[in-house]
Amino acid sequence: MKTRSILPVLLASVLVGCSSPAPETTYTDNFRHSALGFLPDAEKEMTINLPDAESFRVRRADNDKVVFEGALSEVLSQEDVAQSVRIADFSELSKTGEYYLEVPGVGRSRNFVIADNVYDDAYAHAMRAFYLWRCGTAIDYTFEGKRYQQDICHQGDGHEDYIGNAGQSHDGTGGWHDAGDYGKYTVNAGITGFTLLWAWEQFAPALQSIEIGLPETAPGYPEFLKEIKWETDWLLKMAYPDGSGKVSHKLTALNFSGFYTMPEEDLQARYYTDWSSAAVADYVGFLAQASRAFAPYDAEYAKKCLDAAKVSYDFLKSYPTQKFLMQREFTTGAYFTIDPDDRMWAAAEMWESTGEKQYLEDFEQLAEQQKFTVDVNWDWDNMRNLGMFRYAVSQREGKNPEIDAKIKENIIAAADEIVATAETDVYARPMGGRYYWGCNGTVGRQTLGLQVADILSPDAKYLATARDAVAHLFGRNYYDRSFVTRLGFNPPMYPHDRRSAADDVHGPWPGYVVGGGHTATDWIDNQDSYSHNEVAINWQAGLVFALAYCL
Ligand code: 9MR
Ligand code: 9MR
Ligand code: ZN
Repeated sequence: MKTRSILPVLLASVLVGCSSPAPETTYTDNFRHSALGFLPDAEKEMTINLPDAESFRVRRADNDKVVFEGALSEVLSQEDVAQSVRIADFSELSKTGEYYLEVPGVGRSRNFVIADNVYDDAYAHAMRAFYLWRCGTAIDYTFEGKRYQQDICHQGDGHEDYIGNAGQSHDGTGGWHDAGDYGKYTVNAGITGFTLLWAWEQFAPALQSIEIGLPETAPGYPEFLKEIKWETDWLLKMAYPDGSGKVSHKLTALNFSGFYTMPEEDLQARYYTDWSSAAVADYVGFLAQASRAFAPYDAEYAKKCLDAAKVSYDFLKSYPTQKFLMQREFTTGAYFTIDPDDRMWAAAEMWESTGEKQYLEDFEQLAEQQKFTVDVNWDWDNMRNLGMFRYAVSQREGKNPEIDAKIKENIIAAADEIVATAETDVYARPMGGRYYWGCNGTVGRQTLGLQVADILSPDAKYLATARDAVAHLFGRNYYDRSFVTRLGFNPPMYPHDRRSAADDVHGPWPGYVVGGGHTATDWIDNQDSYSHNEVAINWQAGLVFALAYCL
């Protein structure tokens, strides 16, 4: 049987081969991973006679000594990728060192490392990517000899014309640019903040032990929270200046700037848009959650966040119907979304932050309307899981035990489905055959659902599947390529990212996960294809969380 194959997926060690000019560093773990990144003589287009390749070896990189030999799995076929794949499982090899894998008659992989700290660097880069996204400040960062720079940008943020005050403006500087564009969107800030802060809540000691290398913008705060505060400082400015509690849905120019534009060259007028009920709810959720994280370091600022959240929560209660953004003349991102799930999340965070019964009652009522559903697959337009997760892990008293049990059961069932999906996919992709705009972000984000299940019903399979998700993003996939810029084997070179396109550095800004394919095989590393190859804060937060869980 002649089968076109990409080289065997390995169920054991390798994750990422790093980019030049660094030595061939490879992130790996001792768990269950792929060793892709075969050298050019074994490109994925090559046709190999699979039945002839029955075994594999792992050799030490320094002296070529064979340290492990094993049999390849049987041939596994998968329709969506139209491939047959064999798996080389060397999970048993756990000795620290640098290795490569060899399949007789096929070729050898790049070198990879087995060590305890293989995720550390990737985590730091993924988190630093938020810093590099900062709006309203100059950036100067050197990565592997390349200098990434921007000047202070968007100092005119923003005008109030669309919130009823023609000709007026107020300070809306700061925050992160949303993606490959320079807009700032409240709804997307919400899910991003939640995901990052959940990582902090769960893994603060591990995160604190890894330096990101940020400037001093929030004295007394741990680095991770300095970065979050950069965003909440901006988010607070999205509230209407009239004190009503309304929150602008976004702050952007009327149209996206030209593609070859550095942030500081984007001089279009930018406006606060009118409010939406989802944006108000997401503002509440993020600020209420952040207030708890900030409290030990800065009680005054924590109170400011919670007070702002309360004002907007009260406003939401007074406005129980859906209010959508009106795009009017704007053609920038819409982030249109219905609000019951956002309101539910806001109630959960308010309850957790205050312990007040009204919020608990609101949550339980809204959760019931959602039928206590927990989703395996979720993105910025579905905040249901955020509320369910918060409630499930809360130590506060007063929960309805039946609701609590139901939600926990659904969380575990959803996580088990993710595990099962990864197990049946030849690349152990935890989303199996689901593909859409930004799905790589979901591959990362899903690990949060696994981690919550791991709290409720501890089982090594959840972390193992999270490692599968990370492995997938760093190269164990159909393309045999990393999806994270400047990291891993053969990473994307042409993300839809204005900075990367407009600066004169060869190689994109580092550490960013790109959106991914809309089918199993249609991803392209092309900067024009924003639907396949953009970068975005909500996707990036999923990657940060996944790596934090794996640390
Ligand atoms: O760069 C924009 C990207 O951030 C959005 O996701 C995408 C879809 O809304 O739009 C991109 O901007 C394009 C615009 O919609 C049409 N003209 C070309 C722009 C890309 O340069
Ligand atoms: O991530 C968003 C994706 O789910 C939508 O399908 C897409 C089209 O509405 O928009 C994506 O969000 C983009 C936003 O509108 C503008 N900034 C870039 C975002 C990522 O492409
Ligand atoms: Zn900016």
